[in-house]
Amino acid sequence: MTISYTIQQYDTIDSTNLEARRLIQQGFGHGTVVVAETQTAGKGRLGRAWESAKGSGIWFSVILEPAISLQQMSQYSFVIAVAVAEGIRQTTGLESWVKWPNDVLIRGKKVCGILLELVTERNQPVRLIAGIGINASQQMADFPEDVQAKATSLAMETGCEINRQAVLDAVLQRIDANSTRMEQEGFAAIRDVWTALSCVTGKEVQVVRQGKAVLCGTAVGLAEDGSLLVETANGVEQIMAGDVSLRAADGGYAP
Ligand code: BT5
Repeated sequence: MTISYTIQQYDTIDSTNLEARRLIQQGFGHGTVVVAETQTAGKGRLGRAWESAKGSGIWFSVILEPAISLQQMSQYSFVIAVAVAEGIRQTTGLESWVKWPNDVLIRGKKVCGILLELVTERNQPVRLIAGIGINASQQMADFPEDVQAKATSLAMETGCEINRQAVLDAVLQRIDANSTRMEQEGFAAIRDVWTALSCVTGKEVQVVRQGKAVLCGTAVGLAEDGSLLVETANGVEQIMAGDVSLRAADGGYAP
């Protein structure tokens, strides 16, 4: 069913994901979109911070109540990642790629991070908060030093000014289209698109957990539960959590 979006626009907020959670408490639901010019406490995964400088990115969260089972919720990060990659391609013409579990990269650098959170309350439908941060108009020097080596923005990649509203609209439209696909055709359809847009499929990867390399091998696909399948000397391993680095030309692993 088509999502009818309601936009809540903020100048400054701690985190659009936190605000989405507060809005759910106030009765806001499916299709509510929280957009902010800047976040003072933008959140990454595992307690990490997300750099969200004023006016330079597309920082937003979408509240969704997908008509799928709780088990299928974990597959939803792929619905979102694919939608972001497609929206960026449509509006900028840039080749953007998805990287497990839920990054979007351009030329190997992170242009978007995604943070999915579930809200489960008694007698309420399961709600999903999809937090999406897309770097739009930053130049390299605008990123903190520790992020510079691994980040990029749409402006850095195109050399042009970015129409943030157009990118936001395209991503929301693709979330709508891919949600419908997930509900009607199941995860297999999304998995096919994700695999085609994935920069890790068929590549040598290193899986890192809590800063430690735990496994090396060739990424061969996605399992039904969304875990990454990595072929190693000991057979195919299923990776449920962690970060993935791609093997670089110098034999090391890119961030
Ligand atoms: C993510 O975490 O990639 C999820 C980021 C989600 C951000 C959005 S913005 C809107 C919504 N509201 C929120 O509060 N959050 C969501 P993770 O995989 O843990 O990556 C975080 C790591 O990426 C940090 O530790 C940095 O190394 C790096 N990083 C931080 N800011 C960045 C940026 N703007 N661009 C690229 N990399 C960044």
